[in-house]
Amino acid sequence: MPRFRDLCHNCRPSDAPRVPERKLRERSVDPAALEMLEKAKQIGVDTAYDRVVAQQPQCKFGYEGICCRVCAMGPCRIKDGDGPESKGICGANAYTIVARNIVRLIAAGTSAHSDHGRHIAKVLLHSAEGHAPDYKIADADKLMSVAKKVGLDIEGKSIEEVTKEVAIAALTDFGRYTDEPLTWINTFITEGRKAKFNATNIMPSSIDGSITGLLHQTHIGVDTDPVNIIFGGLKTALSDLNGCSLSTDLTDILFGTPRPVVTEANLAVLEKDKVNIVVHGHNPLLSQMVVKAAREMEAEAKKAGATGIGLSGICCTGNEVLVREGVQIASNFASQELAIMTGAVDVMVVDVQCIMPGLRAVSECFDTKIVTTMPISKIPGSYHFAFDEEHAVESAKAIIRLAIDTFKERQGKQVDIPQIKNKVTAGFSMEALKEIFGCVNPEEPLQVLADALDSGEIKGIAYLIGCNNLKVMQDDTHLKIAMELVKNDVLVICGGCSAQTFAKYGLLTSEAAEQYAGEGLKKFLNRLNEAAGDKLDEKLPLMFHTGSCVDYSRGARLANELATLMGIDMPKLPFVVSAPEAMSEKAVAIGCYWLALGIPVHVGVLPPIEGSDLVYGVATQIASDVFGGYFIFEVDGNVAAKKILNALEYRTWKLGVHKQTAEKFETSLCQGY
Ligand code: XCC
Ligand code: SF4
Repeated sequence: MPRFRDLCHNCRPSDAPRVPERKLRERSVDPAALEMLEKAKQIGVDTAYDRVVAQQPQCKFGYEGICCRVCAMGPCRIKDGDGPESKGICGANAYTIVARNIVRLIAAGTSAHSDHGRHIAKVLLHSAEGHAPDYKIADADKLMSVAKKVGLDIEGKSIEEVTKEVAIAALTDFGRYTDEPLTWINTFITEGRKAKFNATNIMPSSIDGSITGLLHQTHIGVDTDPVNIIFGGLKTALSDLNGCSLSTDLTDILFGTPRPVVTEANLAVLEKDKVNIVVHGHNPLLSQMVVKAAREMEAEAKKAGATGIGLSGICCTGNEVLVREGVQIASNFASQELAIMTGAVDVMVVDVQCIMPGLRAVSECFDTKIVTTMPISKIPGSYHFAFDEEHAVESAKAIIRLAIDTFKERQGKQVDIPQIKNKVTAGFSMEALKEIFGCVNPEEPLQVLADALDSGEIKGIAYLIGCNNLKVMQDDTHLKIAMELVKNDVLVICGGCSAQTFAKYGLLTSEAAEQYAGEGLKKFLNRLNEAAGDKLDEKLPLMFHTGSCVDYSRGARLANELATLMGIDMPKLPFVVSAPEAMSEKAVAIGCYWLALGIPVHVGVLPPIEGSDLVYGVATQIASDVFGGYFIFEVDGNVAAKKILNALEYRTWKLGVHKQTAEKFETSLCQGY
């Protein structure tokens, strides 16, 4: 079996258009979004769907990553040829410029994720010190297990003491000045990965330090070597994974570790007669309080004439409160403005990341109030309720009162809610999955997965993640890839806006499992369903929703623990990541940490990398020789699904060969890729 079934061996994407139907404004397959787009057209409101058309055609230099703005002699644009036009003013080559631009995206993405993690760690610390009274430890078991994992001595210590030590251990990972490895990733990556990261000198010891180092490395006149720059980028990407892992752990400790919950998704979760509050962004510190306060304030809402308070979410704050509290999903990234177009949203509470500045203009046409909550994320003309950890519930209550008042103003005005929503089962943390697998094998829960992979019952594991990107049709590629994978017996786990896509279309249900899973996958899920019996309120869904984008650390933990159990390193594991509509800087950091972990990563939208064949080749081929992971860039959903299936098949085939060889010649299992 050839290493890549791409017979031209150049790992280039198919020639499917990069921006299909450039002039098409209706860039979605979500019927609820399309209905709202029609309304927007009728009343003359512009949204991202209009702006993406207006931006076409986009700048080719920027698209390929060969526009440099690192210093004020630029912008320098690299042109074909051998003359002075082929370099920047300082003499930088295309490969240096492309590499620098890409890793600067990693630095920004890592900053976003990690800052979020730092905020959670600080609130955890302050809660233990008594300065954040509304925050309590929701999962003491997880607190203790995290404390043990990161090497703390918990003997005879109180919950407060352990909480404080865990928070300090997390905060230490941001600014360590010695060379020890970052604590969090070091607790769960395979021994093989540790050796690899040490050998390639990319094991970070400080999150902030790696970001600073990378920005320095890419300053004008520092690093010119594209490979060295990429290694710096990978080091920072591992810091991203660390920031995300500690964030997931500490958020579980504060608000509870997700277990399966049942709820609904898409715009019909908004109800005309309710006070509708949408939480949006990423950081759940305040939105968790909104959920809590909303439950206490139902009576107030009813007094104002509403039937109650309707809470729903968009993007990853939505995912955070979905997997822990069963809060409904209104929509995902691309259609955030369209939720407001219903006229039914009273308040949209936003925190950080993925909040479109365009929300404000749309909200002006309706009664919707946009409420910003974080000091670094304000929108001119909207309401700002500063997040205050000492009075968090109070702030949340003030926001809900604003929503109730807005509800009163909105009475008698037109509301158009597309009557589309679907049932969702979500909340599959690592702990929840282990409990379910543990019903079959209590001693070694993950053995269930290893056996299913071994017997060929499931053909691999795919992690479908990432954003919406309006260059392509919203949700389309997510759906095409997922449907093809489950049909071919691949176990799909998911998160982020990708999981919200599946939620909207009713794919996170057991009914979908019955309808769309291949025979092997169905058998696997049914065995779990039978073993778990009444421990599950609902039968298992077609795909497992793990949470927000920070929570991709759950998938990383799962993959590493599974590989360790199977006695292999990550590059042998039949596991693939796919981000069909990757959009944010965080997505670049995420893709790169999975690559370093040894996993093939499909991306359905081309990053700015094609301006250098060298960098492109490193990302799609050479990386595989060094780390085992590599990028698959493919825009066409059907072709992408084939490439993903091939990558999985190659891994299961090779693992089988190596295993048989080991048995036959009584040697240890070959660890070569
Ligand atoms: Fe943002 Fe996380 Fe991307 Fe969605 S998926 S568009 S990063 S909200 Ni994480
Ligand atoms: Fe141009 Fe070099 Fe400055 Fe980049 S760093 S803008 S290539 S002169």
